[in-house]
Amino acid sequence: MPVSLCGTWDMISNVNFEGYMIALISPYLRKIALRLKLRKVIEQRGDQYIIKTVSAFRNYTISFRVGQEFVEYTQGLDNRHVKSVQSLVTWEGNKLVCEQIGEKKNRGWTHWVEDDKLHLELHCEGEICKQV
Ligand code: YOG
Repeated sequence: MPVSLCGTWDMISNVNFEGYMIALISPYLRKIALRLKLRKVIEQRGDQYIIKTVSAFRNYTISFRVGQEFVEYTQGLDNRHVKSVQSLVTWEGNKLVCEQIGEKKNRGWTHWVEDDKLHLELHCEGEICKQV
């Protein structure tokens, strides 16, 4: 069994968030987003996961079942118009991997726990952001 990702995790590092966001949002929003200390709250109820990204500016929540496709409305993220991606989360070894199929190429993320820290790699169109 993989290590549980559940808990409340406060950001300690955020590398190339700017690069990742360039593919998604305006320079104005990027400037705001770059200053944020993000918090992840991850809960599991049965086979359902809830991942909340919490900040002083906006919050963003997704919930899903591993292995079951779902439509993700990226409200509060890249939502100048209502945008959605078809998402699928699966376990790859110890890593929880999400593929987000939509307008943007090669979009997704990977979560795992290493050294008691929650790691997140976000990728979109060739840019990779690494958050701990
Ligand atoms: O997380 O997909 O944990 O959903 C990254 C924002 C800032 C303003 C957060 C709002 C990407 C808008 C979600 C920040 C930049 C910035 C707080 C990353 C786009 C818009 C919500 C993510 C996954 C994995 C779960």
